[in-house]
Amino acid sequence: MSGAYTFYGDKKSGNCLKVLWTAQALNVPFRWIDIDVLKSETRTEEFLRLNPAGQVPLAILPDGRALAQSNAIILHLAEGSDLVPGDPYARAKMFEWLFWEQYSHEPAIAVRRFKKIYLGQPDDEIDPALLQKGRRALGVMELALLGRDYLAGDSLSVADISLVAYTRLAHEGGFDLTEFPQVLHWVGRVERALGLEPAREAA
Ligand SMILES: N[C@@H](CCC(=O)N[C@@H](CS)C(=O)NCC(=O)O)C(=O)O
Repeated sequence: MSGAYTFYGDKKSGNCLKVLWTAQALNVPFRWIDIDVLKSETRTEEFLRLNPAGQVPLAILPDGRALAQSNAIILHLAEGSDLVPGDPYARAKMFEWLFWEQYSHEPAIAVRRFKKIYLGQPDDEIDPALLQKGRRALGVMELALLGRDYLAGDSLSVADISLVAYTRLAHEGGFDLTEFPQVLHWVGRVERALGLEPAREAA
């Protein structure tokens, strides 16, 4: 048993970067093991023994227990910190965004990016519903961010960390963030809060 977490992840993946950024923001000691999704390293016998779902990110807790699912991992890491709002309504809003991210945002924006950038699929071979669904998701965020700096409560939370992961790379999936100015400003705000280099040139 060691005092540090072990994270298995692929830094091409926003889901994995959520975990890296949360751990860094909270100064959680960890070691990172690179897993290349494109080389099917999530499907080796050894990895499937750790996570039968065959996916990264995967966290091994300091006591040896495993935890999968990016949003579960970041919530676990952030428990008791300022990244989880204390106010019950703000905390529930944080969960609202985390569930929404996995059902309505990531499956369109991350998946379209993956198909374009990593599978090299031309636009006319990609299901047009992904573009529509992704644009709808960005529109939902645009409305929510009118007059607000962060998605849940008045300060950075894991909801922002989760949602920024693929939103900041949405242009790589063929989405034009300049159509969503509140989202664009929020991306910059969250990147600065996390100390990240901007993923795209400032608008
Ligand atoms: N809902 C999961 C999604 C995890 C996921 O889709 N991971 C991808 C990389 S982003 C993966 O491991 N793919 C490899 C595979 O399915 O073999 C999460 O949020 O952690």
